[in-house]
Amino acid sequence: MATLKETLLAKIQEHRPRTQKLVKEHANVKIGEVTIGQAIGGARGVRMLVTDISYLDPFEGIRFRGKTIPETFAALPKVPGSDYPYVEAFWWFLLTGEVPTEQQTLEVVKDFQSRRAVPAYVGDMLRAMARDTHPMTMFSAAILSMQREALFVKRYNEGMKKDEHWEPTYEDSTNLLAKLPSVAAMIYRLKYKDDKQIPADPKLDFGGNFAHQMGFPKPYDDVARMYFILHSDHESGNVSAHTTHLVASALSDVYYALSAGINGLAGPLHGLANQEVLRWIMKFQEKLGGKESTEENVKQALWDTLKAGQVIPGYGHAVLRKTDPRYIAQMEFCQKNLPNDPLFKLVNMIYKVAPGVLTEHGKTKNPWPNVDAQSGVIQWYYGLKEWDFYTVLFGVGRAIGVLTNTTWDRALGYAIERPKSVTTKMLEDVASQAIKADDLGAD
Ligand code: AMX
Repeated sequence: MATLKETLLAKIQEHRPRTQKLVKEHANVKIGEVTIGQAIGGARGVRMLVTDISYLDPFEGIRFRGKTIPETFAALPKVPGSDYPYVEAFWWFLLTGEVPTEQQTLEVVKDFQSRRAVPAYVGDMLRAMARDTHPMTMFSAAILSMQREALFVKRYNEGMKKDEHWEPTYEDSTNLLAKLPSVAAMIYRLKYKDDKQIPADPKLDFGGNFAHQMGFPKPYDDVARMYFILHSDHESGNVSAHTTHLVASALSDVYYALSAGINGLAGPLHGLANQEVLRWIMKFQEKLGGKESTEENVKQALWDTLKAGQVIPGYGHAVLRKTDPRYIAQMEFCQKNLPNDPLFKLVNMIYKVAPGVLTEHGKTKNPWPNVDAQSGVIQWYYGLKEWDFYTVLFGVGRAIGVLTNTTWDRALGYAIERPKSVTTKMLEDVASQAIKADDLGAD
């Protein structure tokens, strides 16, 4: 039976000629053009990244390796007695595009268990940080502090050949990913539970051990599995994925690259929106002062936020133009597991009202909820009420996607990223037709 690494190598060898042929024979074929609006407006819609790990359709939402979210959940081997698959099976699936057998999955579970131990210096460093440091800062610093473990650096310094770059990247990625749930749980218990740490359970899988080290009983293990898989990958252009890819393109190892990606995830327009949603809801309830929430007062609160010049957290998206299927997957989880939870009911009420308010407001291109509008409610219900921590959960999940991408970037020899910039004067000259875009000169 082939191991994950052997299966991955076979896939890489099968794929390489496709990329090489495109570069050699079709490098000048155009796949789009760039407007002034896109150059100033965050490169929205510019086709300039390649990934086969996931694809985001504006109306259908994400597909992982060609599978929708429900198809992914249905296809992968599940932890006995659980509703959701092993994260380890999903790691195999994202890396290779193939659904692993039960036995192959259990081998990855064992492999992850053997790589799970977090070096003691990570705890020392975290304890030396100010206790009110944001958990995302701690998470990013913890990842960066382990950079000394990078095998890629060692092999690079020994003169490794370019077509071998994927191999230590795969090893580094697995080593790092296997540690992340324990690192996250360590930060949580350090900050919010008087540093009363719970040792890892060597028998448990990725999601199960995370729940155990956090100190939350079943079904939180399934919440963790669902959450990590849902947040793993969303194409390559989002801030956390693109940052990781960009930093790694300089052949910085995955510790440097993921730490940088996590810093991008910490922004309120990206991953931090999940904590902002809870903060918004709590402020709203405080204002109500015990009165019942109604569609009318929710509507009023949404308008108050917009009139104050703020965004409605958890709504809108740079690519999506309908309700995020990651939102729907979590909504279905809530309908099954916490249908009468007052916070869930309130989130549903916001879902009923907010798209209309945002449409009337007339700015956003997408008035529908994204992944972050629903996720905090589930965490709150199961006792994780420190919403500052929510983006760390997103970060553990996002690592699965970006580390897969980085391994494949190395396998296919993607180049160091270096788009061209122009000056404002150049744009003005092209706009006034004083010069043609073609006259802007060579890259
Ligand atoms: N509330 C109020 N205004 C919004 C809005 C929202 N939820 N979403 C977009 N807008 C506004 C934008 O701020 C922008 O206003 P401007 O012209 O004054 O600058 C205008 O609508 C057009 O924006 P857009 O093209 O629809 O979106 P975008 O691609 O520029 O930005 C996003 C996308 C996600 C940053 C934006 O929708 C937003 O700020 N949403 C709230 C924060 C959030 O939920 N982020 C999480 C996204 C998912 C994730 O990465 N985790």
